[in-house]
Amino acid sequence: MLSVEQAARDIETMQVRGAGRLARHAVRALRDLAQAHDGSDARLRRQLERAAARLLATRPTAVSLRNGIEEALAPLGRNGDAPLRAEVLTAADAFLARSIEAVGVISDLGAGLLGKSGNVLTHCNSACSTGVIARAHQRYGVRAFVSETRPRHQGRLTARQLRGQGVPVTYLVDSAVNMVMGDIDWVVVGADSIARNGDVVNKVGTSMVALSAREHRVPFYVAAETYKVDRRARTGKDVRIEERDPREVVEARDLPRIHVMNPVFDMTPARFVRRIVTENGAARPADVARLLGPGPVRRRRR
Ligand code: RUB
Repeated sequence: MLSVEQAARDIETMQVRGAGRLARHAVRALRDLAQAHDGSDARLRRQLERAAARLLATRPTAVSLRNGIEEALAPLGRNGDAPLRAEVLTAADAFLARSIEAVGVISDLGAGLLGKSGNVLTHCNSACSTGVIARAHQRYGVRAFVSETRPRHQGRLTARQLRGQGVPVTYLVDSAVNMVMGDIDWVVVGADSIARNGDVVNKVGTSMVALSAREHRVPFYVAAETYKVDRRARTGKDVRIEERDPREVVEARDLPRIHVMNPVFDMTPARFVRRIVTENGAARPADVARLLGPGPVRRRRR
């Protein structure tokens, strides 16, 4: 059983990271809490609300966390007659299943739409974009260029995962991206949050990759599940960017009396993005909200 506190710590310390994985981890903890409950609905409601607040406080940028939790806890706002516990278990299982399935659908769809042979570049470690690249490799054969992704080196995970799936990989430091961009055929990255206007918030450095791609006229794609869309964010500026411990960048003793910044995401304007590929199809960034179903219905439960 995964406790809420354990899940929150796993996410805070980035033992579990990546927008999709961390959403599923939080939802699994809520599911396990409901599963173990044998008291009243009112007591379960209070426990779930407290748990949701704890989980939401772990990482502020990835809207997948909020959307996953809201989907799993949607029964709290409904007037259903079924016991709350059963409804939460059903909602949580549905989110877990659909979010895993979405990665496979995006990988297939993305490989069909974006994939062609040649060189593809990605930044950070995203299940959706590595899925697209691996599938494109199976179909057409590609070489992947993977940027290091300072300061946490998520690029190493991506390089190993792609290599493990047979993709030839070239690994490079973030600052070499512009140098190789002239040889790249397409770029694909994931997303932590997508605003309604199609601005994309992803790992810091993504916007520089997008700028470089634009300068070289290389198509820049985003692969992300629909639950990465933040309905409350009109533009990317409405998304809060997480700042982490500066010691992830450099130890204070190595740079005494120097202010060190560590913003871990940045915003790529919609106009830099060719298409966003979701499990419901691909869209121009400005049309991404059209791929969403109706929003969660918020009615109070009796
Ligand atoms: C991870 C990151 C990923 C997105 C999408 O950042 O920016 O590109 O989360 O990943 P961090 P996925 O390592 O700080 O969590 O497609 O797997 O959801």
